[in-house]
Amino acid sequence: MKKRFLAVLLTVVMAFSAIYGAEGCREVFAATTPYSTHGRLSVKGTKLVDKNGKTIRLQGISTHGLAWFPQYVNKAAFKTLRDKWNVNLIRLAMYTAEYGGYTSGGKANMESLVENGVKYASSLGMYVIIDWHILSDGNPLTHQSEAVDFFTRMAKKYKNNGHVIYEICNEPNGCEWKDVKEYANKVIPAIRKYDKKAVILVGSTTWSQDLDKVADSPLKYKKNIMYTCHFYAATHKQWLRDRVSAAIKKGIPVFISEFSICDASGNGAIDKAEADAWMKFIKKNNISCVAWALDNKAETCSLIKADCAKTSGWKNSDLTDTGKYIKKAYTAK
Ligand code: IDC
Repeated sequence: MKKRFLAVLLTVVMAFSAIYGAEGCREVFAATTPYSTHGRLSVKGTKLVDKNGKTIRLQGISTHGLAWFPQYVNKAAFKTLRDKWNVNLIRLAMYTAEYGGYTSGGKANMESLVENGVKYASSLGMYVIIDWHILSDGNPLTHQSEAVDFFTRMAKKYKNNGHVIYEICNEPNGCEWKDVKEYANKVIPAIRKYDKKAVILVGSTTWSQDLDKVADSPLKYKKNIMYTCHFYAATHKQWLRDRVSAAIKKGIPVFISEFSICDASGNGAIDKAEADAWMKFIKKNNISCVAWALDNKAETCSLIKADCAKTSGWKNSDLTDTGKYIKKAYTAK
């Protein structure tokens, strides 16, 4: 009897793997993806919480600019990060003004890479940030109408997809907090028209460091809104951690949607002591964070070595010092 039961069980399992493939089979039965455990996220007080109201800290990796490194938007890459790096979040950095970006001729290509990225991350039960990556176009108002149109369509498309998080302006610079507010006051309702629940991340002036200005004058929108802080450990130190702490004390929910451990140019030496201080701070305060960036460009912040052409399945020897540091920090108990 027991033998017969085992035989039937084996047949069922084999049938599933034949239909879905070994990987698909795992996903069909997946009891343990980040999303199956935590479900739709929301903001409670200053914390990000899961479907059970329990505080959750996301550990993410950002793509480099989608136009420069599209090859890393693939399911096997995301799966490697999920299974070997303990990553539960992918950030899709969709530059606007730079090379091949959304507002510089790359609209269709950008949208299709975002669509694929969201599809791969969702199918692996990972969270995914759609990042409107303003940078040289420092004032978000510059491309406000394009952003409103883009996010309206994204929200319509993904309103039932609880994996998706919207980041509406990567790093405002050369403008005032009132400009960012004016922009957010247009883009947030455009998203909320369709998607009532998704978490929305809002940047601040000086490359998303001015949490003090945010704390003095937050947006009127409160539901599932978080404010981003970006740090590069060799440039942004205790003073920025203090600013984050002060903002949290004033009730501001903070999300570190981009960081690295070198200087703000993305290059220069790693500051290990400051990086350690940040990781300790992040863990202690349960702040979600996203490391920049998944690519093999010859610069310090790249996670993959310049001579490694693999786009998934990296061994430790394929990783830069930054890559090794991030992987270790994310997998540390
Ligand atoms: C950098 C990339 C670099 C690219 C440059 C484009 O690492 O390869 O040539 O952008 O201008 C940020 C930005 C992020 C930057 C990164 C490092 O959000 O786009 O990426 N950085 O300079 N803020 C602080 C640092």
